[in-house]
Amino acid sequence: MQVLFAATWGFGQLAVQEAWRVWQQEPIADAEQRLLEAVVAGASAVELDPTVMSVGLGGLPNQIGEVELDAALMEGARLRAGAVAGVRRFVPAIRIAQRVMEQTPHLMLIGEGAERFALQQGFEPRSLLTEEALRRWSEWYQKRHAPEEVSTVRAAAADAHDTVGVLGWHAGHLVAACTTSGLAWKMPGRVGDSPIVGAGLYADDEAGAAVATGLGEEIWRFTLCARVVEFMREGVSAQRACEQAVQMMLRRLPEVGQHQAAVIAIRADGDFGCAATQPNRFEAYLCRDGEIFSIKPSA
Ligand code: SD4
Repeated sequence: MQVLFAATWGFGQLAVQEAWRVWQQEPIADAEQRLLEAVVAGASAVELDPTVMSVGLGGLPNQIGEVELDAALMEGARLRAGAVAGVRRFVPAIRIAQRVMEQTPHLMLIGEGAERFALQQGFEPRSLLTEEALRRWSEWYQKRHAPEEVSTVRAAAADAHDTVGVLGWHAGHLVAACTTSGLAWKMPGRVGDSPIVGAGLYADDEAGAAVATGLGEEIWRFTLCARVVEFMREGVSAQRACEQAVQMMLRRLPEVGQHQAAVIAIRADGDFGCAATQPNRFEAYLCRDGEIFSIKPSA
């Protein structure tokens, strides 16, 4: 196998297709940079699709009707990473995260600082709220009783999320990207696991890479992706590493099973795995040297 891409959920198909297209076309001699560009392109394609209502443009907004994007990127050779959180006017957020990684000494920029940086980098501000997202928000807004209650936000998580996580592997090198509009109707300023290194994503060429999706508070609490990568470092398969991490979450806090927490992983040798607290409600897409297929975790 030459190159492997993996991505979360049904729209992961678009992500791996685009990653593969860019991998083939990108006229970059440096294979590490080429892999990075392919993974970022895959994540960006989902962000720019307005019909995907949980990532990027068209994502469902927070309680006050603002779309807030979180995104992060990590590469496993030198453990470089870049992240943004609470981006309201720019898309694709994953490309801003890439610039944070490449152009700044920092790892994460948030809110206004992230937006100022995006402007400086030549990104064009725009509204991220589509008519359909606004319509759904208005409907929710009319019906809400106690929006500030944690339970309300959590209930929304059951039907209004899905992050695109994209992994790329080539010749032992790994890249992970994660981007989301987070939980629908979240409190303004809420940040989930997706842009947090160790929680929503991790990549280390010495062990493997992982990216997570689901209820961010639970994923973050358990630093899910760092945990999966550390299991792979001990030598277990990617599948076993994902299962062990999810089982550990469920053992420690059984109520986590009421929510989705899913993870996909690629070990440094290209071995793939995935697991979820609600396996029947999760799928991922793989692209192995151009051959694309979907995968469901075993229950
Ligand atoms: C978050 N983990 O903001 C994201 C949402 C998600 O599947 O992945 N949903 O909590």
